[in-house]
Amino acid sequence: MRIILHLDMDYFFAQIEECEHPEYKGRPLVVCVYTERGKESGVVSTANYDARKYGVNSGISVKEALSKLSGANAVFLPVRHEFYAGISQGIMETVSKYSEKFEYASIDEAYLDITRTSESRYTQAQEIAKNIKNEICEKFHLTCSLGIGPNRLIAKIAGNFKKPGGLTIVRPEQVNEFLEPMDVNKIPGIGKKTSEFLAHFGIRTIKDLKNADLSLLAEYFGKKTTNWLYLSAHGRDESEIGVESEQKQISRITVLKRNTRDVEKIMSEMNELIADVAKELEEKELCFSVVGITLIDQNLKTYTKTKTLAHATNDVYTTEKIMQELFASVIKEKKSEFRRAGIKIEKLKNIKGQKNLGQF
Ligand code: TTP
Ligand code: MG
Ligand code: MG
Repeated sequence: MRIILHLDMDYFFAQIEECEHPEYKGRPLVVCVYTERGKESGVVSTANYDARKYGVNSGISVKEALSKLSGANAVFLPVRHEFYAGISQGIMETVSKYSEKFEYASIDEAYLDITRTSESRYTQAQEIAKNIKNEICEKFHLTCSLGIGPNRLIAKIAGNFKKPGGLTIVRPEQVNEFLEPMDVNKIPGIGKKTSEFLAHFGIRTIKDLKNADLSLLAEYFGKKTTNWLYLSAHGRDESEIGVESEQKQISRITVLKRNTRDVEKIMSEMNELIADVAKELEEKELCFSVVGITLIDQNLKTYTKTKTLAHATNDVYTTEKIMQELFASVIKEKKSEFRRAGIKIEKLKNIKGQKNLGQF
């Protein structure tokens, strides 16, 4: 019997901004991704709970948020992604010390398998959760919500159950009564489209889903998804937390056309290597959470630099900018001309068994 803990920070970007600007405390606060077209154009990244009372949530347009909050003395701020990512990294490092089986899930979310550290006891798991909350509060002055359960699925649903500031524990014997009355869309992976489909068959709650005619569902969703729906409705999820693959890294290196200190030139010669790494990732069904670069100078001295991502990804192309920054930072520190350059990714994990089959 495993014990899994899920952590998700409360109104993460907005809470960081509140912390940075104590003078805004008590006012509705909205973090926005603006377009170049000005202060009315863009989408809401997230909002604090004061703003949510007015119906302002992630994903709505800035224009809509402005109208919902007119006269509410609200604060609108532009998103500062890099800044939040740095804080995220600090939080994740802190949290990861609570178990050797740790997994980044997103910029403000993580899973821990605390079976060993809690000695398989829920009372001890509760203590661990309290310690995590306290440490995050002391170090970062931020609140989070935690869920604890016998697997990843239950831990996540429990974590979302009471927000902000919640701690919800669902023991194995409570799983059924916890899940059954919930709407099907509480299962992570069941989005609007799937729940609309299910509603069409009269399936609204998880209990309805448990009692559903599987052969009928299979006709519409296919075998694989139906199986996943069935297992989820029963609160079952075998996927492991933070399983590292046997392979530790993927790297590629090349001889540059000529010695250089020009980042753009170096990057232009990385395209092929990046594509090659992407291919290997896809073939082996791996994701990664550390990106690194290597530079070798004309005297054959080697320099490397790495960066830990806020969450694991299987798309190496999205990390090109980080690679470029890492190259630039080595070049800035050293006077040499560089002769060879390479990339590598580390902290590889198998995607299999973790992938959300319910996405459609
Ligand atoms: P979430 O954890 O989904 O949301 P949240 O932390 O803001 O609020 P909650 O208290 O409900 O957990 O997402 C984490 C951050 O990711 C969020 O603070 C901002 C960003 N984000 C977006 O930029 N766009 C989005 O559509 C969502 C959902 C999140
Ligand atoms: Mg959150
Ligand atoms: Mg989150």
